[in-house]
Amino acid sequence: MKRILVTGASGQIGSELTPALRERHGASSVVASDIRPPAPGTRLADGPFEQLDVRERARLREIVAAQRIDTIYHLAAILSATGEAKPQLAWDVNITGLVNVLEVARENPGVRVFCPSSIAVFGPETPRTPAPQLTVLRPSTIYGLTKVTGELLGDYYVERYGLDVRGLRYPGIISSETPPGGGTTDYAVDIFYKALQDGHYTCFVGPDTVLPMMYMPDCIRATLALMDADGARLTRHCDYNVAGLSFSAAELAAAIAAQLPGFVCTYEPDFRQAIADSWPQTLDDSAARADWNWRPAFDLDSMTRDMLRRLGPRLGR
Ligand code: NAD
Ligand code: AKB
Repeated sequence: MKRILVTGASGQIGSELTPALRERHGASSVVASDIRPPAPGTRLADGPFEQLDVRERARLREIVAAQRIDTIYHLAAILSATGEAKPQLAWDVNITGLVNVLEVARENPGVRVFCPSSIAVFGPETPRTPAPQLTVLRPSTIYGLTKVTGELLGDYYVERYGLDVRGLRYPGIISSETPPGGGTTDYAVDIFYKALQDGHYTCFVGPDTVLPMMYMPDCIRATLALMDADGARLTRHCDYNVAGLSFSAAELAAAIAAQLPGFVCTYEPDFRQAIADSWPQTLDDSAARADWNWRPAFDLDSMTRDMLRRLGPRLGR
């Protein structure tokens, strides 16, 4: 029987990955954890929860032993926009936290680790359409630096200690359950809330900004598929490119307006424009397609319809 620990479970991805894992393995087999308690009434309350700061290795070690954990989904992190406001915190949480997870896994033979990377590993010198799997990684954000380091650290633990560590370079994730936690791609989620609540959104990147994005059901499917994949077939460990959909901010606004007539989006780019401009527009995910049959299911139209269908009733529309 699997015994799973999810760090950063209260966040945008953890709040949906944890219930998906509980559906597969049983609620009591999946221990959610975060530095902050779960919001009351959320689906995280359906199973065990431990308060955990991933920078505290002793506490992590204690939970892994007491709960007999065999797989860690390590989602706790500081994202790009918050990282630029608090670079030292981003380094500490993203690097100290990951080293602690890898070290505790090393101390407990057989413990597997999933650690997401990001399109933030790319920088202005990376080809943008598409970003290749193997390419220049010179990011301009502290968050990107921590993600490049995380990929390399994970690969090092695979080669040096024989650990099973796997990871994906997630694009910007779009979802309706929990708002995103301080990234550059947050506009692609915020826009849905504001469209439904106010009929108007002021976007913090310009209309022509194109970034790789992915709808949450595809994100969950990709994560589980990589962890289910036969290790012998994997040609990468911690850095698979995975593409979902790519669109400009104006195309997203138009797709929403097609469903919500009268919706208006205006543009006031801030410091996050420079971050977005340093990231690619599309991704070459042929390694993920070949190694574990990755195929996204959602395009701009189906994602937009599903987001509005889920969020509308919750926001009184
Ligand atoms: P999020 O910000 O929504 O959630 C992160 C969670 O980590 C939060 O609940 C926060 O409370 C928790 N946390 C922060 N510091 C902590 C600490 N010291 N100890 C324990 N928990 C702590 O982020 P997310 O979007 O759910 O991202 C999950 C992972 O996926 C991260 O590694 C992130 O870099 C990666 N990722 C996310 C996206 C995206 O668009 N959401 C894209 C690429 C990669
Ligand atoms: C962010 O914008 O920081 C995240 C990411 C792409 O890693 N959503």
